[in-house]
Amino acid sequence: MFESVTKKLRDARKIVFVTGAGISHESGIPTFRGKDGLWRNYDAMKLATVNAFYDNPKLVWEWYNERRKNILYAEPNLGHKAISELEKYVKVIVLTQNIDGLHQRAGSTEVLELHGSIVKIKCTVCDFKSEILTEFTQIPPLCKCGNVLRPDVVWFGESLPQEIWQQAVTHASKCDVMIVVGTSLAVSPANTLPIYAKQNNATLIEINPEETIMSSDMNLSIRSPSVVALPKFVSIFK
Ligand code: BV8
Ligand code: ZN
Repeated sequence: MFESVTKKLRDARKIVFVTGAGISHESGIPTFRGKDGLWRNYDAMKLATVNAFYDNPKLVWEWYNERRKNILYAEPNLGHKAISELEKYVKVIVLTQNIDGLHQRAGSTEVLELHGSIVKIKCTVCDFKSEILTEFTQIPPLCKCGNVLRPDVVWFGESLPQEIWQQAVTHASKCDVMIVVGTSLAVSPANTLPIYAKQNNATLIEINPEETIMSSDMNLSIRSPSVVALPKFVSIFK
């Protein structure tokens, strides 16, 4: 399966992973596709918006509370662990769309959270920012300035944190191999990262049981779950 890319992997100075909800699927965290993408019959893509929050902050907070509870009880899986183990053999950067923090919990040391983190919060008015690892007693929670607190995630229609985005584009533009795992690449600008890598003649590999909009641009497409495919990458280096 890997013959065509084994040499590229072994010779790589830097491997960049672009990951999405699919890599956390086997940790029990729903993706955004199909029935997974529904919460109380609300479309996740609609709830993750500024308008939804200001229309009904209590509802949006209930959604994030439930997801945070689910995420805090979840464990990194063999896919997350394989990516962190690869750091023993080569420079690894993880550019993730996931807000679950499972890459870091698996031991990955260089993770850029493009869409924020579910354990981070910020004030809707002042510059208060913090981390929250327990249940909120009152929702929506209020800041000491009296205004409503919100999850420190990027909602649709909001720009990504520029500092993080610039770093992500730089890593993508300078990698030898990019491995795109568990993402439909339906959301921009994260879905442009493989294009930056391709422009740098990087070897592009995708791990996804299903086709994605960039499958035809890939040097190798592995149609299996990430928990099955990723540990095999480690064995290439052993
Ligand atoms: C922005 C955080 C500037 C919150 C998220 C019209 C056309 C094109 C673009 C737009 C448009 N209108 C607006 C836009 C821009 C918009 C966008 O891309 N919309 C899409 C829906 C069309 N983007 C934005 O708004 C971004 N900001 O562009 O700012 C701007 C400003 C104003 C106006 C215009 C532009 C902000 C985007 C970030 C939104 N926040 N998350 C939260 O999580 O609550 S996005 C969220 O959804 C995730 O973070 C992730 O990015 C995305 C879900 O995608 P995936 O992770 O790929 O998951 P998905 O379920 O789709 O797929 C899972 C895949 O895994 C599948 O392929 C499946 O086959 C595979 N899989 C399943 N199991 C496994 C597996 N693979 C391997 N192993 C398995 N076991
Ligand atoms: Zn405040």
